[in-house]
Amino acid sequence: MGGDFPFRTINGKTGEASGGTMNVREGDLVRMRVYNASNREHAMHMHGHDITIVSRNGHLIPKRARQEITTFNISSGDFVELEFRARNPGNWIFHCHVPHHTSNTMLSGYNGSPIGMTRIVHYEGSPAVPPAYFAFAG
Ligand SMILES: [Cu+2]
Repeated sequence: MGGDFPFRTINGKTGEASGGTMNVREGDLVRMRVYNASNREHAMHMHGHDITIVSRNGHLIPKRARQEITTFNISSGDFVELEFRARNPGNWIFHCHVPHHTSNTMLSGYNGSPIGMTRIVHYEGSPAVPPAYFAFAG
């Protein structure tokens, strides 16, 4: 990795240890606060939903300048607030799109699932995410 630290986390933990799922109900307006406390830029990506950045580093983005996106870069030390409307029931991954930040030491979870910088948006009433999803598979 050219000297890059080979192990990345969300809230200091990986996979299931990161707090499991972020639970939502269909129709919720979900707001997430993302702070990059690492020394590398990350490309955070949401599956199943378009997200809107509403502020960066405490500066509100005017509504007319907001866009629906699925991926955003967050630099070291940056703080981003984003929103999305929960209207696509299921289990959806929110993760860094830099492969070795998500795979951590080039290992992956069950069936190739990412276990590093990963959280799952879980809708109430959707099947639970199997614990094996986050287990190291080598
Ligand atoms: Cu990353």
